[in-house]
Amino acid sequence: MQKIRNIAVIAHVDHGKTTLVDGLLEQSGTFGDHEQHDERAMDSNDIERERGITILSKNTAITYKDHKINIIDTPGHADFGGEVERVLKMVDGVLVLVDAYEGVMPQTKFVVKKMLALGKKPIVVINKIDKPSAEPDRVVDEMFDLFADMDATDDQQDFPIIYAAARDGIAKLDMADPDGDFTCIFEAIINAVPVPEGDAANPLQAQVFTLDYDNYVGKIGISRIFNGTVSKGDNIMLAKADGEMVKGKISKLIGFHGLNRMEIEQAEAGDIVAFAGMETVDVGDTVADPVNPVALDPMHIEEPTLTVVFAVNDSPLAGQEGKHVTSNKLRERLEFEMRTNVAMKLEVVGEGKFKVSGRGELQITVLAENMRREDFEFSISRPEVIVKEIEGVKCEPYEHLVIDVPEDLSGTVIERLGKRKAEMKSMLPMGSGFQRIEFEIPARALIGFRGQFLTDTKGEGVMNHSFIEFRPFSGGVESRSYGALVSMTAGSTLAFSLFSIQDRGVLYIGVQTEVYEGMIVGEHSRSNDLVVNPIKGKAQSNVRSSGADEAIKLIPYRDMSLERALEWIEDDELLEVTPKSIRIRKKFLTENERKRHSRKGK
Ligand SMILES: Nc1nc2c(ncn2[C@@H]2O[C@H](COP(=O)(O)OP(=O)(O)OP(=O)(O)O)[C@@H](O)[C@H]2O)c(=O)[nH]1
Ligand SMILES: [Mg+2]
Repeated sequence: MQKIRNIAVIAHVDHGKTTLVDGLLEQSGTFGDHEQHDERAMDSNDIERERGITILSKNTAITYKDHKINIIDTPGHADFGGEVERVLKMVDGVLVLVDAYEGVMPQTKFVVKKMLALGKKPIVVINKIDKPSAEPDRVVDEMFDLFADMDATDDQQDFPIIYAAARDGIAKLDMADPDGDFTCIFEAIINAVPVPEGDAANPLQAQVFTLDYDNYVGKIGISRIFNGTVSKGDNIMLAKADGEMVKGKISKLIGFHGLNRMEIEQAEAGDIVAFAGMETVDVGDTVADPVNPVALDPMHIEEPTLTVVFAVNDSPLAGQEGKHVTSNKLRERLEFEMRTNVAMKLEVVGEGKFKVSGRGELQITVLAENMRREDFEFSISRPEVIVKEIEGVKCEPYEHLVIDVPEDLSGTVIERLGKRKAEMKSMLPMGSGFQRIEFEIPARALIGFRGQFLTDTKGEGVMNHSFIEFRPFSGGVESRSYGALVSMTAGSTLAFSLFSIQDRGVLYIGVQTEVYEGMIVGEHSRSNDLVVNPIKGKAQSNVRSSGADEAIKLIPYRDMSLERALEWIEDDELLEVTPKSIRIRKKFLTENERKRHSRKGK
């Protein structure tokens, strides 16, 4: 039997997980001599590469000495935190990374809590010790405190510590030691991570933790084999979460090595492999022995906390920039997403309207961004948190928020958060004039807060948050304090009119941009909406003043990214998303309609 170790790499966003996995691939000699690979090789999809973050957890395998080490790289961003718990069930040990300066952050707490609860064995890696601001000793203390707070067992508290600069391929067991390579990490994995339980001679039991889709072979279930042996062509029984048993056959068995996947003939207990051939496979299903099928414990899937409505684009400019614009196309695409993305849910809520639920704005933005690249056009509504009843009490999601702000600005931020029902939990000086302040806050109050926070801290503040739990509903919270600048007419914008409008707030569009009545062209500096005419030219006079229009000085407009715009809009507004543009609009395009509906609302 092969010697196997299974580990997951977990941490707060950006603490260096994917970079560390690069190093493990590299230093184990898994990358062939001539194999070309990019930095952060595991972040393989376009949006991951552009944004420099991991969105989907991915697995790989390396060989060290005579061991096969299966490694699952997980996303650190809170919106994708739902992945982590599933992944943790598939491994026997974890590398918990923590930035040697930033220390314990919200998602560090989130993942450590899950890991401890599942009884996993941790190895703590204090990463980025090369940073001039690094304070590894402080961070080690923070980790001990965190483990103690979260009721780690004695065995879990007794974790090995490795100090690393993952980017430079450096690691060591003591800060006083000279820099070494990753040997100490490999050795820690071999020695501290438990050997997988289970027996290759038992009836087959494998659990699917991730789905993938391939145009040729269809749905692929990436699974950990807990018992038994499986070969290509085997008949199996798929034990579904609801107890149903579906007969199936393994048409392909896929193994992992480095960045490659290859067809294999056989795999056995302890390993992580992928199966093709079962169209009905879902996350959490057990691939079991056909004669004696025994399902494994079902998998807890994190429930969504946020919803938005995707709808057919009905703006006056609809259908001009995208190829896929119909309700059917939109529905097909969203349904396709749900096939592999278990963290999201879909519900049809009306003609051409689809409610998509997920864990956060970034998760929804990533889906929307992928769709624009595939030539879709659609609208999205303001994100709403999911409110649910727990034992007769109306509850909403709460988040743990940590901000780092310059000391002199902390007052402003605290006041702002107070109005948003945030409860301050602690405040600590961080050195270099910064303060770290922790809050618990309704998720609802965080929608739209980031933009305000960046303005208040002049772009210097850093904020991080992650889901805690559902708690009783906190009542009304303050939302956007500024109104919108709304176009009263359709046409192409002119510098002359934008010049006068820019005094009234911040513009979101530039000259020669197509607008329509009801489209939002900027943010008003006051709380009410203001209807403006952005296409008015200079009145014609008999005297020709050539070039006068070009001489007008416009302040550069604020380019609204999908995320920023999504955070900004209110209930009566929509985002119009096309492959080329992101437009912000009023739901009701004419002023009359808006007045009529706001009266109805009251
Ligand atoms: N100074 C320094 N920077 C590092 C080190 N390791 C990683 N980084 C940088 O930190 C950033 C984030 O690294 P990633 O490996 O993408 O972090 P991650 O934990 O995988 O991030 P997510 O997957 O998005 O949660 C990158 O810019 C890395 O180059 C290190 O040892 N020292
Ligand atoms: Mg990563």
